Amino acid sequence: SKEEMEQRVSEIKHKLGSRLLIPGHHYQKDEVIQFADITGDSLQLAQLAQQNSSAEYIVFCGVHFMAETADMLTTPSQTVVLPDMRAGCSMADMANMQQTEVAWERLQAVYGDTIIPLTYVNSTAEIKAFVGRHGGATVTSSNAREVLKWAFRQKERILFLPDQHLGRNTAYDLGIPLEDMAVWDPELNELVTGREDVQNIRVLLWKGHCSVHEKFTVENIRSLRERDPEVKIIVHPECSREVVELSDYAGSTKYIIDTIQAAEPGTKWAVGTEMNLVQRIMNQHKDKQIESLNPNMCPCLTMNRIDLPHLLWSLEQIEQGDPVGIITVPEAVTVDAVKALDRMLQIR
Ligand code: CIZ
Ligand code: SF4
Repeated sequence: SKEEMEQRVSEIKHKLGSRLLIPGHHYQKDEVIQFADITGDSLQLAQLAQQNSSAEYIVFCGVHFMAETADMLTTPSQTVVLPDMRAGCSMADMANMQQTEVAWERLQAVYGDTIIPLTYVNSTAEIKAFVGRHGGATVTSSNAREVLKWAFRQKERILFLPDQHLGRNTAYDLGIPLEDMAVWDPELNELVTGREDVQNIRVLLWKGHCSVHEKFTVENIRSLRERDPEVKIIVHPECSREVVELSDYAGSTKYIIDTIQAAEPGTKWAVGTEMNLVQRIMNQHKDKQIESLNPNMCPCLTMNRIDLPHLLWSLEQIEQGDPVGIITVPEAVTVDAVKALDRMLQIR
């Protein structure tokens, strides 16, 4: 039963003590989050794991690329485990190395040495390593503006992987017109643009997106505004340009949490982000009227693969001295990927 499973998780946590660390991403289910020692966004969690040198086992409740980042930032004596190896991220999967190498070669042919690659942290370790090798940096939704500004001080143009929306929304905020951006389609291996003078394009957006945040639509906003013009709409910048434009606020997970925290009691909010987080915000702010921007709620199916049974199973394997689902990024990849992460962390 659920109670028995919870009992067992508590026992194992108690038994392993400080040898065990459970990071829980904001998008995880409550049944998992209740056991998290630390909660946060993907980068915060990896950094907190890095600071916790006593943890031999890091049972990462999140998705694969986050566990990879945790492995890259922790020491070799620390073992990072993902409770379900099927917990991937459809956005990270939209950019692989082979496609990226082809894109880079073709873009170099057109633009020469004028491009710097950036990648959202929601990408594989290999893509981060590619970016690190070519002088670029990672970005998060909290620091995207600063990192793009830094990138434009290095080169004339940016290749932004793998989320076109975060790239477009951030570049637009910095004053770059939409006409000066184009999408790189990795299926067609070509730049999607109506313009002839491609030399004026400054932002090359990888054609990737988040399958959760794409579910918040202009239609959702129109019907909400019609129903209740007083509701404030707040969305994550992984949503499309049109949705961000029609919303009242857009920002990272931390920004969404802090904004609603600071809002007056009685205010009404529609939130455009992952379902477990929206549900948690609703439960924590009963004095405010909070709903999902998409009435169907939008879960991240891969995040949800980590559930109580998987967490327990993973902990039992560790208890028996036989951990499974170990995430190990090869050393050569780690070295270059960490360059991209470090460059980002130095930009302030
Ligand atoms: O959409 C996601 O997966 C986010 C916001 C991840 C993270 O915490 O960076
Ligand atoms: Fe990936 Fe989107 Fe899920 Fe985040 S919410 S893990 S970007 S699919």
